[in-house]
Amino acid sequence: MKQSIDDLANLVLGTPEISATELEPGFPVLEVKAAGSSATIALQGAQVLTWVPKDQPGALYVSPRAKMTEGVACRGGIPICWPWFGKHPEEPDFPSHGFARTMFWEFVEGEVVGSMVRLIFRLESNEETKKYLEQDFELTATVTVSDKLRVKLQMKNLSEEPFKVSCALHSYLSVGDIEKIQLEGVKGAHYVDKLLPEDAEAVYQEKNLQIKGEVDRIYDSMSSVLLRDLERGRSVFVDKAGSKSTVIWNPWKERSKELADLPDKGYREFVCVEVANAGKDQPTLRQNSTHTIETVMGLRPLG
Ligand code: TA6
Repeated sequence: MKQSIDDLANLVLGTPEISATELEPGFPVLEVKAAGSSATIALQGAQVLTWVPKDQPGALYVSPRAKMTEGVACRGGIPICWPWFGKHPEEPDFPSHGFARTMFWEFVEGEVVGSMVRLIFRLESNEETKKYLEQDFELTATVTVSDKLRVKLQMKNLSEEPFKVSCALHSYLSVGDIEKIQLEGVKGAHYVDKLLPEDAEAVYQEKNLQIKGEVDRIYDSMSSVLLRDLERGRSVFVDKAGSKSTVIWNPWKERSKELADLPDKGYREFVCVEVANAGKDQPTLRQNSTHTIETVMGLRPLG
């Protein structure tokens, strides 16, 4: 049952750091004001939409054409792609990137812990999810806002039947100018290039990555990524846990024109750095077992 604004407001009574509002009718969000930053999290998909470090430009990109409509993927922020990444392996009609990002999660609680504001969201299996996944499960998303942003996704299989999961915390990192960034942390890793035929060999990343065209890659990597943003004179680090694959995506010019919910020049303003379990990195959830994946981001001097 989708919580109303009043339900949410009652849950955050006594925590002035958190307030509930609607960005569009029927699209509730929680707004967080922590000591070191502010954030907005949508109930749909427990999706972080904004994270704005104090006295800095926001670190996440949301398309000005993003849909904020129930059941429609919202392009930007940190979509939670689960229980499959990309196209469903067997069912072509199933939604891209799973169902978790377009369903309303339950806001469980918010609390202030020192200088951090922590919000917990939950999505449990129901008749709607069983259209796509027969097993019972419980997803918990914990969003911690401070001078860093932490998004932790815990997934628990509550059924007797195991199932394999692919997923991603699909972060759209805002950039000053896509042609003036460098991504460190993937050098020396191999990647699957999704722009090549499926049977293509993995490719070796010889240098730090610069974006000079469409990029859609699944890196075999457990390393953090550092986005050096020369235009903004800062770096953004993306640390991770529970993930052996990192997805890097930028649609570039032609693909941007094809995406109705992205301006033609939208590609210039973001790069996706996604903490994932994708490609061959797909955990199997056995009965009563839990897998956790987490992304932590923050700012650093350009260096
Ligand atoms: O993360 C990269 C990717 O899988 C790309 O192939 C592209 O499809 C992108 O995700 C966006 O997917 P979406 O379903 O949100 O349009």
